[in-house]
Amino acid sequence: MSQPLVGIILGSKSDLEVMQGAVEQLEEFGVPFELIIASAHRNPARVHTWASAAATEGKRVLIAAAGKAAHLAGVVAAFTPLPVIAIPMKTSDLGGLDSLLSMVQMPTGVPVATVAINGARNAAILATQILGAADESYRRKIEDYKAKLAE
Ligand code: RP5
Repeated sequence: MSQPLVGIILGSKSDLEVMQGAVEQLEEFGVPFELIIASAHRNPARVHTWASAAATEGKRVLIAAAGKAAHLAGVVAAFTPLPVIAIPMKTSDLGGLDSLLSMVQMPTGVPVATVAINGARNAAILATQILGAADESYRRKIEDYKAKLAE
């Protein structure tokens, strides 16, 4: 497998099913990625290590998916200069509004790009678009994808 360009981090194993959409989409685009499970609350040291090393390891974009008081994307963004895409997970008590507000309301200086609740595929598409800004082969994949959408 080639060097991962996208790093995906999930707050819990329970996020895996929804995140399968992102995995499939990146595979369809041929984007090499890495996926780890580490919670900002349960494994903060692992999150720190992973996020701090991501840029020097060659990753170009990070995707963080978490639910409830979802600090994961913001914490990852605190430790990396890379763009971070946040996916708020739907939750049983508040329907994902809790996750959404935790992610989208980042204070000035530490932005994350938040997609829809459970927006796993959109996160993968946005990550590929970010890669495509500097890499023509990924840009072409997005152009082809959009052309198919329009059919
Ligand atoms: C977050 O809390 C996870 O990202 C998940 O979406 C939610 C529930 O996690 P589990 O209690 O199912 O592990 O940390």
